[in-house]
Amino acid sequence: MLIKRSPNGIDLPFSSEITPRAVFESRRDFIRKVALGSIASGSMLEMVNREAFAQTPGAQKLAAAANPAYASMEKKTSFKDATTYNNFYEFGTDKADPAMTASSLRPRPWTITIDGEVKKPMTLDLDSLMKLAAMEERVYRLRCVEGWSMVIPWIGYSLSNLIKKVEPTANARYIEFITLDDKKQMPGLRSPVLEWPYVEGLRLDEANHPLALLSFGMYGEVLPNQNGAPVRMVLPWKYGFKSAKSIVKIRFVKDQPRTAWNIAAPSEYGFYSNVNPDVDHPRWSQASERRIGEDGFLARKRKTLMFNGYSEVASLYTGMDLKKFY
Ligand SMILES: Nc1nc2c(c(=O)[nH]1)N[C@H]1C(S)=C(S)[C@@H](COP(=O)(O)O)O[C@H]1N2
Ligand SMILES: [Mo]
Repeated sequence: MLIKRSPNGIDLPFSSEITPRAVFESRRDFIRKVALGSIASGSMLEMVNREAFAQTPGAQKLAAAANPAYASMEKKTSFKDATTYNNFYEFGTDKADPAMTASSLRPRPWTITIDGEVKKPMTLDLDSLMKLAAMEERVYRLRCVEGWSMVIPWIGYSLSNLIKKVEPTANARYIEFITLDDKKQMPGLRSPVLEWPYVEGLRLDEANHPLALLSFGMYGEVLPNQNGAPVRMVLPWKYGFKSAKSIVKIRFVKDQPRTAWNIAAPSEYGFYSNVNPDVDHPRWSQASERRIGEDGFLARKRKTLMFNGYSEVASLYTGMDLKKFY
């Protein structure tokens, strides 16, 4: 595979010519031929696996220095669990669906538009966006509102780097994140389970907090499609659904934006959605969580911490009643 080294040390295999769909199809074709015996060899299956790994978009390396401020002592979730137990409703509502169906997503070429209340609106291709700031690896806990959590080494940079570049106007008080909306690439869009495209939002000061990560990779590789390739947010102090995947548009706005889950169930999912063990979901307690990979009969439930343990964000919410602004 052709590898090009970019100035900031990111290895960029040129996958734009090889769409994941084409790769998937040629691989499937190859596997079928092996199964039919038209290609015969004892070690053939092993070869298929290695070839599959080498050509999967998720197998493209992405170099980044580990940021010691976010090097967790906790055991990391396995790559396998993090890539086969996903919420990405554009690819189905079952946890196993995205890993099986997201091969139809084409993460390159990709452009992202940043507009609205900014002095310098821009449309960037993925490479330009990736070069905007130095990539870091940060180990973050992510907790889903459903009551499970993972510990994942994400790669990216603080969203604040991008915010600075576009120069928000005095009217910009919120940021809206908009996911790709393409039925050809996303089979789940045919189901009305959410209003499409998936939208999320943050207050500008939340978005500027250094913890708010614009992420391009995980586990030393570019993001697998099912984890939101090629670019997503990771907000470790908020429930997982705030971390929008496969973003095509970032819009700066004056008024609090609508959000996909709030539209779907306003009494269950508010705008802020901070991890908060003291505010129950109307249908279940949020006081504890299950760490993925620790299932089984002896697995203990962990206590959920306020802001998922990221207490440095607390000052963003002083004076706010977090039961009211859930
Ligand atoms: N576009 C989009 N982004 C999304 C979702 C989604 O369905 N669509 N699901 C969210 C939810 S509920 C969670 S818990 C996280 C899961 O991220 P992961 O699969 O990488 O662990 O993605 C969030 N981002
Ligand atoms: Mo979630």
